[in-house]
Amino acid sequence: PASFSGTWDMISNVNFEGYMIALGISSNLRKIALKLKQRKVIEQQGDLFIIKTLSTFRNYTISFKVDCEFQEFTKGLDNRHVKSLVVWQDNKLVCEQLGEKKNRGWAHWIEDDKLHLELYCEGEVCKQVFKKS
Ligand code: RET
Repeated sequence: PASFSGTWDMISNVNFEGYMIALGISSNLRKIALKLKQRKVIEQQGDLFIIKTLSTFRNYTISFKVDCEFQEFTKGLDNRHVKSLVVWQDNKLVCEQLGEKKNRGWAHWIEDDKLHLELYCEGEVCKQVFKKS
């Protein structure tokens, strides 16, 4: 399978607004966040990942091992504590984020040299695509 490692720049971001509303993010923060060109910097070593979401306004970093549950605090996003678990589903990296919000999680995969990310929360789906920088 393709490696996720590298620097990836956002080229599309569909329904980020709906996802942020589902998370209960304030309209002030949503307005700022919507304008950001996000960048993902990913370091993958086998099943160990560090995924950095970078922007001029705010950064967010998670690190995890596939199949190992971890506590995640979504600092600077909706500031919630969730219990997260990332697993491989075929060539997709799929995360479930258990907590106050139902059906919360994300899926990452690589297709045609692009990094795809779907973000889920309470029935809202945000679709983001990144190209290698
Ligand atoms: C930003 C800017 C501040 C407001 C919000 C943000 C959202 C970040 C998100 C990151 C998701 C990261 C994932 C990493 C794992 O692969 C851009 C930090 C709301 C939603 C899913």
